[in-house]
Amino acid sequence: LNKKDILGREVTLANMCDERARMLQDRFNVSLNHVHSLAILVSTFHHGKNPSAIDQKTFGLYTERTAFERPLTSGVAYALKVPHSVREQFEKQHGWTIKKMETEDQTLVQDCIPEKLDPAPIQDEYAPVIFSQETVSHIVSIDMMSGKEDRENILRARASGKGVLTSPFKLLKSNHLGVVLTFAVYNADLAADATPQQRVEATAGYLGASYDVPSLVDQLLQQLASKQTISVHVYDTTNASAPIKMYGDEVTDTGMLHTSNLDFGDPSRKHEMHCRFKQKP
Ligand code: WA2
Repeated sequence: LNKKDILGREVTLANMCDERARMLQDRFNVSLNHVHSLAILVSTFHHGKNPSAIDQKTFGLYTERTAFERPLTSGVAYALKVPHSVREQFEKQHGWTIKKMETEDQTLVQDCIPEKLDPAPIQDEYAPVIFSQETVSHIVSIDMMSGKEDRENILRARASGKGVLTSPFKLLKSNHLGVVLTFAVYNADLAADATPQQRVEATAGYLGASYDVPSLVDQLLQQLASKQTISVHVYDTTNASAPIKMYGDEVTDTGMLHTSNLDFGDPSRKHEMHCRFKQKP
């Protein structure tokens, strides 16, 4: 292969990779905006009205009907901020106990068999899911603060007022790695320059969306019908020395590699798309 052909291949690979990265990023951004507006919907019609205009039936119907607005998501849910002082009253009112995400036998949790889940041990506060899209109904009643990734997201979301992303982890009832996007819901109109402390105090709950990355990226690439030509990998590169693969098969080195940047809107996480030709020339 001469220099000109090599250069041509490099340009082709770069263009294909950038196009795919941009498509993934744009779709993610579309769904992020819609999840944000769902958080405002819950704030307005659940916390802002007495009696509330939202119950599980309404939330389930609305989120199912608007699922097309949230590309790449596998489901959305709403968890309430429950201080320990009102736990008993909360559990009585809902007719179930707040469940813990982690147990001795992790397989029970993964399969999400509600009657096998332990009640959440005593904590200062909890984040039980009260509303869910049908696709993630298995997380209703689970304390989202009892899972490491979900907890970190909740703490960061409510202190910042921004949409925040977890690192990739194995979602409940799924065999795939995924990420969760969280927006805090506040029960007061906060000034844009509110302090983290004021934000935490005004927090009413957490609106979250889960992304089953492998199946959703697969869908996207299928539409581009180029799976024969290039192999695509997506990494969380937040920790540059230990990237986490979120999408793609075993990496086979075919010489040429192009890396496209991915911006999923949370500045504290970094992502990259890596593309290779499947065949050597
Ligand atoms: N949603 C779906 N599957 C999960 C999951 C999750 N979290 N965590 C583990 N598997 C209600 O940020 C609040 C959603 C958490 C939101």
